[in-house]
Amino acid sequence: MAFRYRCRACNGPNLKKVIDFGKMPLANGFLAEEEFESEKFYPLEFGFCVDCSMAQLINPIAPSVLFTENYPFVSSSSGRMVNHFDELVDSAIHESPKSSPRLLEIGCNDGAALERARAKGAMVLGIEPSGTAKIAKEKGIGVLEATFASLLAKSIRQTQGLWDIIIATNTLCHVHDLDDVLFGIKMLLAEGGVFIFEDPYLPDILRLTAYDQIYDEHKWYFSVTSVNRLLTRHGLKLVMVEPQTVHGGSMRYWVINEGEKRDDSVRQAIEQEQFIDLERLYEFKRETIVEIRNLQDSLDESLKRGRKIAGYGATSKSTVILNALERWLPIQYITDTTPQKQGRFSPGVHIPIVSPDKLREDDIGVVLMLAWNHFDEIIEKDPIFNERSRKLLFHSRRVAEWVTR
Ligand code: DWN
Ligand code: ZN
Repeated sequence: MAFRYRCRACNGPNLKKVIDFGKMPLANGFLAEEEFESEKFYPLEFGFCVDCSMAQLINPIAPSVLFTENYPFVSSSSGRMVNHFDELVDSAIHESPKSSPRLLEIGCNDGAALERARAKGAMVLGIEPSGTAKIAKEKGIGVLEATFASLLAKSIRQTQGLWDIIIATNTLCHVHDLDDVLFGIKMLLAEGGVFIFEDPYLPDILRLTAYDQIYDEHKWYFSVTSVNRLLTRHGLKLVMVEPQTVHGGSMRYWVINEGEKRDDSVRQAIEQEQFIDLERLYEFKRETIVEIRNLQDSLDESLKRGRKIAGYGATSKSTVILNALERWLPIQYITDTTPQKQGRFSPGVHIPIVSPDKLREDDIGVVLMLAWNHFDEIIEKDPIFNERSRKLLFHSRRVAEWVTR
């Protein structure tokens, strides 16, 4: 008899395992050479609840293991993302009836969004458990260095009152106990207040076969259908959804405590999501296997032709891609602009992380685009991709080869 799993969103008994990635290192566990021996690996299993349509990790790791003092990802590492946050807080503040609304961000990272909100007249506060909170504080932003939970919400409510706007970008999908966090958010919303969050969108993950979005930090893979069901159970109302192009396709959700106003976007999205069922998820699994095999073949082929390979962008996603390959590949290094990552090694496969300048010194023939979600920005920003003497030839969304003209 197959083992039965319980859905961590609706508590139903019909959570089905879809992909078993085996054991994986921490996606953001970039490490020093002396840490290789003690590196830990954890099971990574991806499932889908037939009852409430929530895609999720089956055995999530505790947040204290993931979001540590040395957490290396900083939101401001992408200029496009910073502009995106600017637009988000702009529309949130614009929609607010107050000229100087109180805005709370859950998971504020280095304060990229709060900095903009403050400049637009909002009174801001951030909550962030990882070491990136220090960067936000250095910008003079008020930050509570803690993991958001209903107990914390209660104390914020007692000491600082209610909030007109609560935002969470790429945070809710990282939350361990969704019920508790939503309970806390509901408790903190002022009358007429709005909770806006955005996260990678399951239909886009399926469409792009973006299996590399599946890793320890991402515990939930939302669709409008699953989010709507979840919020309804919490007495919250999803009033509008807006598709976003960032991170390979995300969805922005506008949520209120109560009231009647609702535009047609929620109903339309739910209608368009009818295709998402267990069969489609199993198809995604098959596509993932093919995608990994094709990537392996394409890189093997380049190596046979004597071309050197480098990775571009030491993303969390890169940890999944490189550890999912069947055979270890001699990738020279991975470039990344983040100083905290440079000089360290990638989780599991231990490839050195270096500055993108290194690409200029070497005879790298093939670039494995590991930050494919920032592709347009990278191509535009890094002159190496625009050199007249070389032309980029794409084998797939992730692999580009330089051909000398
Ligand atoms: O959900 C999450 C998202 C929002 O951020 C977190 N779990 C962790 C993180 O995921 P990621 O590491 O996959 O995120 P990114 O934004 O795809 O990472 C981009 C990486 O590439 C950063 O390390 C910075 C680097 N980068 C670069 O070297 N040159 C980025 C750009 C734009 C560049 O031009
Ligand atoms: Zn469920």
